[in-house]
Amino acid sequence: MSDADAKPTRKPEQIRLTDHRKGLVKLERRLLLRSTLSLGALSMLAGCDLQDNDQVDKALWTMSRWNDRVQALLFRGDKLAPTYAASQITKPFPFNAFYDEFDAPDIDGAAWKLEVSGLVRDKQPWTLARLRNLPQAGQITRHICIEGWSAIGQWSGVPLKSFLQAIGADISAKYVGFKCADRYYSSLDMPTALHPQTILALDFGQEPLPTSYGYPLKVRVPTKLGFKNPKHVVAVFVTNENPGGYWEDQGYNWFSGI
Ligand SMILES: Nc1nc2c(c(=O)[nH]1)N[C@H]1C(S)=C(S)[C@@H](COP(=O)(O)O)O[C@H]1N2
Ligand SMILES: [Mo]
Repeated sequence: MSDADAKPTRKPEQIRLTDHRKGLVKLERRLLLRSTLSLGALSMLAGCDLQDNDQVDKALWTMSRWNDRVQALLFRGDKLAPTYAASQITKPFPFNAFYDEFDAPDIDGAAWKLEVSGLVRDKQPWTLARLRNLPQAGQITRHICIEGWSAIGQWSGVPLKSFLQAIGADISAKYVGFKCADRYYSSLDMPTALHPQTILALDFGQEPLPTSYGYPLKVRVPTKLGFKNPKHVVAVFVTNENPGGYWEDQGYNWFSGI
């Protein structure tokens, strides 16, 4: 997957640049080449307007160190995200969303259905019971948020690959998109969708996902940054048009992972 497939990010000209322009452009190229973050993400993460030179310097250094650390945490050489022991699970696990925790959608699992559309043979919606009847897989992996924190958690559920097979998805298509109950949305390239560690997580810590962490279904993708792990998913679709995502469409690099 190349950056040509990524959604266009904020153009550098739109950000007020002083004499740091060259450095920033070089850094952005480096970040993009390594398939991680864009300049837009950097400016958002740094929380500065990229005009104050001292602030920019600080942001660049923090960012490039953070970037190296994230690469090291995500990448093990064989394209599998590192796994951990149960004793290493972070407690309490942090909550994050574009709203406060008490605003997380309260979903009735009995009424919930997972809609299926796009390039698939069987568009019948799925109930929780039907999803639980498919073979389940678990993992203890690290969730890395672009805001600069990470935490180890335990998730289990249906490997997305088995689900795509069950619905007769065209796996030669380019993307799998997800829509959530809270206006959030995201998407994955097909190789990541078929990755053995990408799961439709129903459980967190061996219990049904709590409301905060995405009840009743969250896509757990340990090879990607946290924002590419949509919670409260209500629809899955297969497509050749890049569906983008909530943060992706605001300048965060679409690929954001390995
Ligand atoms: N539906 C939905 N999914 C979401 C988000 C969101 O705001 N809404 N935020 C994302 C971000 S940025 C992060 S870091 C993780 C946080 O997941 P957690 O609350 O389980 O830690 O959820 C991701 N998935
Ligand atoms: Mo995040």
